[in-house]
Amino acid sequence: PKEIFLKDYKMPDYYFDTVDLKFSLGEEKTIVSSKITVVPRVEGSSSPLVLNGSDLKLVSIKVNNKELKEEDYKLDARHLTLSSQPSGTFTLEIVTDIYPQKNTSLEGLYKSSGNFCTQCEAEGFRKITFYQDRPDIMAKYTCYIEADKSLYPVLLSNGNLINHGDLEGGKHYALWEDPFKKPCYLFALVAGQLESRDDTFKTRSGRQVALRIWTPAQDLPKTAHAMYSLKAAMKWDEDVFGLEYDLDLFNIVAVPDFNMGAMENKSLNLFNSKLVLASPETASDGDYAAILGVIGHEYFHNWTGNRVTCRDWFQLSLKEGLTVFRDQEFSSDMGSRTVKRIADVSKLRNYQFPQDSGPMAHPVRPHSYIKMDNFYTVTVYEKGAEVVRMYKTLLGSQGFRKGMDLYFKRHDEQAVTCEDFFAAMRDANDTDFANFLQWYSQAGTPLVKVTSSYNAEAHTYSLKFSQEVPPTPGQPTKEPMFIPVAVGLLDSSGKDMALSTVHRDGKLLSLASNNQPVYSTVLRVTKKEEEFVFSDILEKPIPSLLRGYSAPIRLQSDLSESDLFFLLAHDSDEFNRWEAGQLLARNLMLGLVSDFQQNKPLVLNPKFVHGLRSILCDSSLDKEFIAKAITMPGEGEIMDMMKVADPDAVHAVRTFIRKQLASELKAELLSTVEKNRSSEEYVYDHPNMARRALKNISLAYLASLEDPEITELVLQEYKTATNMTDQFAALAAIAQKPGKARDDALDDFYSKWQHDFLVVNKWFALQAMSDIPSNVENVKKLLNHPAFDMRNPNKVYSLIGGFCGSPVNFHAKDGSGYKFLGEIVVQLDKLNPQVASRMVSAFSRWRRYDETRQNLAKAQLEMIMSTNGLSENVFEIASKSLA
Ligand code: B3K
Ligand code: ZN
Repeated sequence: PKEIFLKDYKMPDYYFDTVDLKFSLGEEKTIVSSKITVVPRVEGSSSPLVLNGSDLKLVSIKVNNKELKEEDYKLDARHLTLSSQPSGTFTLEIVTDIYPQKNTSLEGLYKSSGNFCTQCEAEGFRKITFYQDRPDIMAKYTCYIEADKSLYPVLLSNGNLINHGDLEGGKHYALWEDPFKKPCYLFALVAGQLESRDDTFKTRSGRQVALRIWTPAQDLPKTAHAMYSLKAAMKWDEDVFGLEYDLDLFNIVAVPDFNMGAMENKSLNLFNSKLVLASPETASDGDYAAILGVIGHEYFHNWTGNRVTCRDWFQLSLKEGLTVFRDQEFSSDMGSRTVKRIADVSKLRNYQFPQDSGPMAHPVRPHSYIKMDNFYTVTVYEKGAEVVRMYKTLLGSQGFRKGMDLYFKRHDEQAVTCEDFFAAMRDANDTDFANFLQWYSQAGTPLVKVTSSYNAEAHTYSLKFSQEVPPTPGQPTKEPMFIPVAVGLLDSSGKDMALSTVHRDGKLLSLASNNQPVYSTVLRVTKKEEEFVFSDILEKPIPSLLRGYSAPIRLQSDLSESDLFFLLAHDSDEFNRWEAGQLLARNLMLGLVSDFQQNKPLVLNPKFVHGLRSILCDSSLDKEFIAKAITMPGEGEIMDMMKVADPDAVHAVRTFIRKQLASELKAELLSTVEKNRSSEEYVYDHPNMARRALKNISLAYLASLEDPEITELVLQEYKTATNMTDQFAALAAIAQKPGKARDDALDDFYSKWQHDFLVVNKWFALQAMSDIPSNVENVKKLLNHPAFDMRNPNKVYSLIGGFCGSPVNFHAKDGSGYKFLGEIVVQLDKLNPQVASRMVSAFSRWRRYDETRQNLAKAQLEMIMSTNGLSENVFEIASKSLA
């Protein structure tokens, strides 16, 4: 396999101006004809034209209407090379045969539940026809589709439908034209038996846009929330960024077999059904929230990704980090900002931090890849979004908006780089960003230490920062980063102190704005060591550091336990209230883990119980915030902080804390459940969601107790639930403990929902993720369940992915979990390399564990590496994990 490097980027020798595609969809094969206007970048250039192509059967090539002979081109498994070209612009026509029915990789053109659909990002277009499959080739497309009319009554592609009609032999056709230039990864085609929910959106300039969400007829009732989400997103992008939709039609198609969540193809978004279909009975609050976020995300790509796209795949975060940031902001505005921030930061800590400190660590803009699909990562997406967020933190909302406006003004219909985005932000605000670009090129999570001191005579308060970025593969030494640290200082009554000036490097900076003091400020930490001294601080403050999590770093401060309890009770920055509680919980858990490892008895700090009780009973707090605040940090997050990760100890401690809290707070938890029940119809809005979240986490705590009264309560909740959120939460609570109640409830749930594959996936996932001992055996049985199918990614993610999400079972000391996954990866790789490669990633951090586990996991990775015909996808992850 060949590694591709950012430093080797070269501009293409030929551009494509127009592309006319013709698809003749058949039961056995599909014939694809393309007609491309090729324009040399440099007049008179005679360099070879290299086209990508894989799994294609070449039928014919013509240049300027003249058929090429075999000696005029070279064809290998990946390329079609035309050695000499006519001078100037010319027409290239290629006909190929493809076999979508046999395509299990779900990349290129494939079939899902009898319908044709496509997935081209990142490099799937080369499975459709020979092409320069790279995002800096932007062309105007037309797409003509012909197919059997009764089997495929709906024919869709990008842009506007300009013609359609019947053909002989029961066939029909449609001709689509996309007026905007686009890279081929945004091409899409859908053909099948689908029906649509139709609606319209009037843009702020008064244009009517037709909106259509396509699904099989029986699912149409479940598309209401998706349509609501789409309209909300369209409105939000106008209000917040001034961005209007640019065509008269916007289509969304839901397909059951899809490798990822969704795809932003120009005006024809394709979605994993899971992220479109919802009804109160079948989808949980979490599903509703995910649909809102992802519908928003794909829609927002229309500007950040489609109108302005990436020059090359290394720049992926240019569109993904930015678009994730936009969808996070959208969801915040539609619900609770603090709760959304907490969820996003938890995701970063639980998934991105471990990636950043493991063998797959890479910068937000990677320097190299073997298979691009392996780089659609939490680093490119979530850390990338944090990088965009830092611009906004530094520039303020208005400054950020100015930067965005300039970015679109400069780069509309261009393929650009992360530097172009940076330059737009800088130039629009005329500001100095120092070494900010390091965020794109240095991997690893910076560790920032801060110490504080108060000078009672001088009335000054100092914060001393030092920073270090740990070494990562290929980057042994690092430069200091530009870290915005949002800070407030609390007085002894818990109020924010007025901040007027701060000294940095002996230079005095005024913090006041319009002569008014501020109560929170952003310190710019840019050096390895740096001190900030606040003046006019009349009493010793308690600092609230990194408010709103203003930078994606690990922060170590000298805050004491009592400072943290104080912040938990008083901080005006709600995020930091949660953070203080999490810091307390993390320290507590790490302490107990070490007790556990030394066979000491486990004892829960009464102050911690008291702190959580006050939060639980504080009726002034948002209920969803309370639910987050009483949730213990994840096992992954704690293992990530240990020298040698010990899944058994971490699991035992987390279970102990949950049980202990449940027994000490039993009365409060019971009354929380009582008070937050509702017999009213399901409504998806913040107050109701928050209420359900608080009730259900209370129920989950209670269910950890051995108490017949509670078992009865949980069963009752399960039976009386009127929506999936409550029903599934009760089922999960029952399923915590092995036994008859669990078995019966799981059987009952399956028989209720066996007709709905999305609900069945929840049922798979719940069992797969279970911590009950030796769960690998149950999971193996479920592989043979009639509802399971290895070819459907959602099912694999639920069952196999779910299993890897239970540290005690996946990392079982007898190696049973590793062996199970190793065998699955080998099987899966033959069907779908992208999915297999996601699964093999569960091994990547094997060095974090003890020697016994290391040897067992390593053996599986080596077994995988020695498999014949291994895909590049799996090869890249497995070999880098072993390196
Ligand atoms: N851009 C797509 C992801 C494509 C993944 C290709 N392996 C979805 C998104 O981020 O919006
Ligand atoms: Zn995206």
